[in-house]
Amino acid sequence: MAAANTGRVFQFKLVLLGDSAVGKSSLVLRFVRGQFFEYQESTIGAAFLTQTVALNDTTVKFEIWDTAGLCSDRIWLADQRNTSSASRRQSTGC
Ligand SMILES: Nc1nc2c(ncn2[C@@H]2O[C@H](COP(=O)(O)OP(=O)(O)OP(=O)(O)O)[C@@H](O)[C@H]2O)c(=O)[nH]1
Ligand SMILES: [Mg+2]
Repeated sequence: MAAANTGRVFQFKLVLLGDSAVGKSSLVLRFVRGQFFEYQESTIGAAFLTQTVALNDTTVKFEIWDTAGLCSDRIWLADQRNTSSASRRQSTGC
């Protein structure tokens, strides 16, 4: 989608969380690239995508983190933030 930068600009950061195979990546790919894959590979760690949408004179920029739903990958992500094992359990649910 082309974005006209004539007026206000809003920027949002989105983080998609959820169990594996619920369709997080498919939702993001449809939104960003207009694509859908019947056999979408499971996300490893996390993917980062951006999309810019023009709404009248307003530009909305999305920065999207599409995270992995598998416990092993959620733990990997938590470890990147150097969390303790207790907070890791709390933040990942694993
Ligand atoms: N029929 C149908 N299939 C879908 C839909 N959304 C996702 N799928 C399928 O469901 C499967 C899992 O989708 P993903 O988008 O990979 O799910 P995910 O939540 O990103 O999974 P992880 O990366 O493992 O966390 C894929 O085979 C998709 O093609 C939908 O709206 N309809
Ligand atoms: Mg995924």
